[in-house]
Amino acid sequence: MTKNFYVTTPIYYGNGPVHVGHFYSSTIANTIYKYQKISGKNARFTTGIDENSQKAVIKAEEAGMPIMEYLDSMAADHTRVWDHFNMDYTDFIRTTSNRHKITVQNVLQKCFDKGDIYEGEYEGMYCVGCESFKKDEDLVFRNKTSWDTFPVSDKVKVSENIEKICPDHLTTPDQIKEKNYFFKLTNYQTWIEEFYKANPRFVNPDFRYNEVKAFVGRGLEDFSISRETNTFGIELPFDSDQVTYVWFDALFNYYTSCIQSRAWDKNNEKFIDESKVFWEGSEENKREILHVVGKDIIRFHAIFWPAMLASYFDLGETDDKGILHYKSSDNDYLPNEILTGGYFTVDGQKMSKSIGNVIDPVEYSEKYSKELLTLYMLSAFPIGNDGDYDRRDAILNFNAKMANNFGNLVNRVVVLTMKLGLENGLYGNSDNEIKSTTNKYSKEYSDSMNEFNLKESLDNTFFFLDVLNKFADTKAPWQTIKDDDKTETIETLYTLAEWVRQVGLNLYAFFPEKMSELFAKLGLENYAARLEKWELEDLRKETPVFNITEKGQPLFARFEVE
Ligand code: ME8
Repeated sequence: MTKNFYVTTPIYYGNGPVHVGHFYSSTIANTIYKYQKISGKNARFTTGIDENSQKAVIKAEEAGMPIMEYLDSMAADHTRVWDHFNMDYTDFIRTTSNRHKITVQNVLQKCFDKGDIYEGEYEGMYCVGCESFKKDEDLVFRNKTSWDTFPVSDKVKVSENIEKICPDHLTTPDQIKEKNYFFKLTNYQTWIEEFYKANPRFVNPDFRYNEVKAFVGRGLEDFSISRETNTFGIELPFDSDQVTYVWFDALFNYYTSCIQSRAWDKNNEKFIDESKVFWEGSEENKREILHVVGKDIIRFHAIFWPAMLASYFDLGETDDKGILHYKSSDNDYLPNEILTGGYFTVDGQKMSKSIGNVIDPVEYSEKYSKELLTLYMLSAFPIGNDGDYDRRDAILNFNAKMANNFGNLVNRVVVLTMKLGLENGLYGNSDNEIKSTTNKYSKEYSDSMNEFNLKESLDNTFFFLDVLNKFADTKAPWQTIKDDDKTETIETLYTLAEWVRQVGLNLYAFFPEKMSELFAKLGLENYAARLEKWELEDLRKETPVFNITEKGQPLFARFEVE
């Protein structure tokens, strides 16, 4: 039976343009989606924007625009970027949409009726940049004269020269005191610890999981889920003076998109309930849900989110002492994995407007190429680690791997095959040696793709291409082609073309447009369409005939280092 697979990106704040940090999470999710889809899963992939935030209200005011007009322009800008990169999302979620409001209000009402949401008063600090409440341990002191920052401690006091700031946004959080509603996260302490124990792969990579577990081990606290002073957002169904604050709203986007899944019927948009396909699993439906996030939002996804879902879906079992315990069928309502990307710097420096090193992904990809950006993002450092986007290295890396190793090899195969002037195309038998090499390569490739280790899949592919280039050098078909008997040349070229075809099949998930060009160069028809119809495995096993008729443009251009 086809397995249902659901991958998501964070929904990005609709308060500014898309930058390459967002692109990073989106390209990871898009590549995983493509691979899962072409290899036969019933896959869906969602992204969107997080609109109900104070930040957006502030930005709209600054721009002198009505809030909804501002948000419409942001949504259009986000989809423009993702469409430029041909991101293959199945749904784009806006949290101001009616379908989302209905979902969130249902969820809030249910959790409230259950007694997991209660009224209280919040007094403390709130960072608008993070859209979260802050404690001293989340903040730093900064000396206003030297700009040095150091941990907050009781020994130092805020003064004319010392300020307390958020380390990520470098702004002083607001001091607030207001009536709020709280979510009883403390009810879920035991449940979540047992859930983690039973699901050792819930957070990837392990070291992030250890941080999450250590945080939970120090004891959970209830958290505020609403704001009294905000006017823009989804009203609490049980108190219309309050709107829910970003996280209760934002996280449920993943569910909204399943329960009111967007579908088209004779050009009319309609919504269908796919929650039993992609969200609620069962014995028969072992669906898989993967959230791709950045490390900045890991606690919300790995702690708050499962607990909110447990509350909404009534998960767990309460013992006679009133403690809630995890049970294995709870997994049917929870995500399988939170794939947590690290943060990267650009040329060794944190990306910032003042330094002027913020990369606009569209502009950058137009100057170089989409493939250069994707290749470097996904292969310079493994998902999970922090890394650096070294702009010089990105170009050198692309030239070496794509233009030289891959592109040149393709060119050689094409040019030499055309010289042979074969009437019925280049064909041969995929003998055992060809098969065993491709099987080994494809198995390693698929294993790492299924573990979402995209860097390993790419590294493995470029290692395989190195081997192919060495094979070409040893066989030297540009020499043997001078012989009267062309048998050996045909065999060598067939072997190379077949291996390159296998590389193309595997790299399709990363570079669909370029690999479609490759298939056309090799005279392979309907490949992209067949891949999109889940036929990766069948295509891998086929014995093709290569009808190479045109030299065409090189597959990849080379770029100058500036
Ligand atoms: O947090 N390196 O939205 P956001 C790597 N709306 N990834 C980066 C990055 C960098 N330098 N900068 C940003 C939000 N990102 C919430 C999410 S989800 C229910 C709600 C990526 O616009 C990374 O994926 O601040 C991070 O998690 C995301 O952008 C934050 O986007």
